[in-house]
Amino acid sequence: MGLMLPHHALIAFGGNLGDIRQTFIQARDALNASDEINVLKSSKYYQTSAIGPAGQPDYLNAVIAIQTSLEPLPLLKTLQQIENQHGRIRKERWGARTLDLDILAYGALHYEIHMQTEALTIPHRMLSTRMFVLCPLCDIDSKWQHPVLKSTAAQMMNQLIAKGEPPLSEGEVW
Ligand code: A4P
Ligand code: MG
Repeated sequence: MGLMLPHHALIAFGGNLGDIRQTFIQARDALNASDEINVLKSSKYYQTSAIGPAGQPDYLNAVIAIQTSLEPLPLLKTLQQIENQHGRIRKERWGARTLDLDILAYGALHYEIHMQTEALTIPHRMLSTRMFVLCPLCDIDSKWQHPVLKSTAAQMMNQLIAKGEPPLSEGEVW
């Protein structure tokens, strides 16, 4: 199995419309059902205040670790198909959505790839500044080191806390 799925990736889940927990579970099942993807681990999910346009409902956020045969761009296409199956309509940037699936990090064993193209920036460009990403990421691998910034997930999260960002409330298993 490992030889057929040589890459590893961290995928961020976000959503703030509908039955989000149920959507997360269905999306994770859909990923795992693919021959090209094996879900290895899930963070807890966290309820988080929306960043972006005011007046949005709270989000749920989580991170999963996968093993995959897909290169980054085909992986993004697969994630977008699953978003579309869950009624995601792209309107305003940062607007409310049923399901957002982003590639946080990607590589062989340690998610060590750095790439920047029009379609994809890996690691995700906002990863180091968002508590709603770093906190679930720490559930998965707090020692993961950002290949460009060289800080670990735990160090980046502690930097945000040191700047006065409130930690998230306790997460739930899904
Ligand atoms: N793209 C580039 N790099 C990546 C990557 N690593 N993973 C491109 C996924 N996509 C990547 O994304 C727009 C384009 O980004 C894609 O076509 C892809 O080629 P999108 O998902 O279509 O649009 P978006 O999500 O509205 O924009 P964006 O910039 O991805 O927004 P974010 O950064 O995902 O922010 N508040 C809370 N509490 N929790 C949240 O999860 N999420 C957002 C959305 C705002 N506020 C939030 C949350
Ligand atoms: Mg997105």
